[in-house]
Amino acid sequence: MNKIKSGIIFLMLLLPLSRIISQESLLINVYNRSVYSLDGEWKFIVDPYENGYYNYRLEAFDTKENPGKGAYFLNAKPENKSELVEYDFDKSETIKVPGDWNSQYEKLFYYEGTIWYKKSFDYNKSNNENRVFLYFEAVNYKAEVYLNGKKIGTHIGGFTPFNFEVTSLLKEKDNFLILKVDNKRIKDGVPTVNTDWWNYGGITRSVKLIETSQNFIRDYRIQLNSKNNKEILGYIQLDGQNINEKKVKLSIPELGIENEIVTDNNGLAQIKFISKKINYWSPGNPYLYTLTLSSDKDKITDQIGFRTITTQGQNILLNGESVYLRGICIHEENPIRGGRANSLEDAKLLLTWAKELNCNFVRLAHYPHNEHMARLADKMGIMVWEEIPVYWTISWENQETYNNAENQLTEVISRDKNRASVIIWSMANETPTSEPRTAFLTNLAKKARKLDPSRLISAALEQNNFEGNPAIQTLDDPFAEVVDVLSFNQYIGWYNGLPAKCGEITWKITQDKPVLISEFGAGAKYGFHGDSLTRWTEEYQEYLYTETLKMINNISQLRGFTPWILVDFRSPRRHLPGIQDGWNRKGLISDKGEKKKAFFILKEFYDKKAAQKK
Ligand code: GCB
Repeated sequence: MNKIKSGIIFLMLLLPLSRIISQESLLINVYNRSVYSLDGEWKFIVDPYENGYYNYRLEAFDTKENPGKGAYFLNAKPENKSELVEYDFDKSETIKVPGDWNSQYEKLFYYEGTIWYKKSFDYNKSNNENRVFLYFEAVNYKAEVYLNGKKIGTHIGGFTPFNFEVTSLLKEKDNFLILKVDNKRIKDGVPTVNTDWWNYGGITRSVKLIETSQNFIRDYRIQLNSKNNKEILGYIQLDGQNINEKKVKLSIPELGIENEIVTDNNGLAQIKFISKKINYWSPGNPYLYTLTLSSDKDKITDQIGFRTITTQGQNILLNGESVYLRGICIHEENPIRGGRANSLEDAKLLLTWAKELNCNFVRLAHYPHNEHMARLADKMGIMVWEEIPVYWTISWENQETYNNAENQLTEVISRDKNRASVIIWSMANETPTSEPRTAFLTNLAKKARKLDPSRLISAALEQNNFEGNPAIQTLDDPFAEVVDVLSFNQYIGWYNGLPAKCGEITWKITQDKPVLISEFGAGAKYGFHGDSLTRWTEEYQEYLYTETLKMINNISQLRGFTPWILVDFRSPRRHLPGIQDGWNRKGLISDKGEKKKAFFILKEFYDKKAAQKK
């Protein structure tokens, strides 16, 4: 690409996000708010041709003048049915929310397209003055939302929360909420059409109504200053009318803190105070303080741990001390129940397995997982890498694609910025280098630092031959200059030669930064045995782990790694009959929860690492 063109693209990426996917600012900490759950059975209509959305000339029923018309017809009473006589929610089947549709109905296993959802409900506010927000923890991939026949908004991106205020639309009786959910993969989407995971569609996480007072605490960040571990920094943001010069109080009884601060003209109050007796959060001491924030009208509590995470040269420092990340990658799936993981029980299952390996770190691949994961990791003392689905090839030069990625990044940071466990925001996975891609990722990294200056930035990069020599590997990627932690995936012994090849490779990393290996692994079917050179056997996978651990242990900058992957996961790319059958078999645990031999190799390595520290 010539310099002028790439310069224009770069400038484009710096432009204000004028056409960003529109929606309201997020309410955070919904787990501690007053909520009414809309989970349960919903009616649904499968609509592959999107008849409920477009007329026979493929013009959308929704128009600017009449938003919600499409959904109105879907819900029309029999006597009003005009164009769309074929639709009838009342006679339709039901489906569970939260839940992906693929694992609930066999006929929907491979389905990618539109499904209409409907929930009817009554709702009584506890106080007439109160406001109500409709909150979705996640819908994959595109959600068009209609309440009582009126369109209230659209959200794009399958793994992050969003909300709409519905105060004026909500009635005491007979509300009907309709969603058009479309999980068609699209080239300019984030992710794009090509991934190595199942494209589970639907309202995959919980739906809630959140009731607040007129003026309420919408958002806050309360974290240690990463440069001064005695200083607590952050802000509290009010929402509503007359929110300027309001007193807000932050209390942390165990620290003897009872601070009153005053909001500015925008309802924003800055937090900054010193505490000398903080009990720092760490995997060995996952201590969480109970905080209460209160304004004249609102009160909310949270459980927050205080720790610093920084880098110095080639070290990652947790509370100022060098830490080695004993990690594992995880997809958001509960293989035993089938489908997307979304509950606290699912999070317990996955993180307990990680603990059994003696992990102190997990990489939540390749998209933001549900909020239970980070909250439970806080309690269990597991550090977390969170990631957005900027995966493989993305339309780097498309401004809309960038806006979409930035929006997903903003939503996950907004949701999890108070979780002590989260130490790394990852911008991408295995993205081929080019100027537009590096500009795209650099802008994402800038945004992440602006939203959250207290955490580390990384991305799972790819390695290269050093000066053309395949026996020496290096990291030749301009984005390596931007990140705080250098991470890369490598599959020596699986996609690249046999496990013995690990003995022939050395690493020459020129950047003075800590290194994580964000993936390595081999496929193995649980219970399939043979010699260590027979692919798909547990013995091959075990041998690969043994050889890889020897190889990477020689990288002097290595500060941890996250093998691929904790559990076998569904992937439509994995066809091999009798072995894969639609599953990526690189799990250390099978789809039935059985531990493969390599699990114990990694556990032994981690047990030793953990013991060395003491
Ligand atoms: C990778 C990808 C991961 C795949 C894995 C594999 O490099 O990052 O998403 O699932 O390899 O199994 O090939």
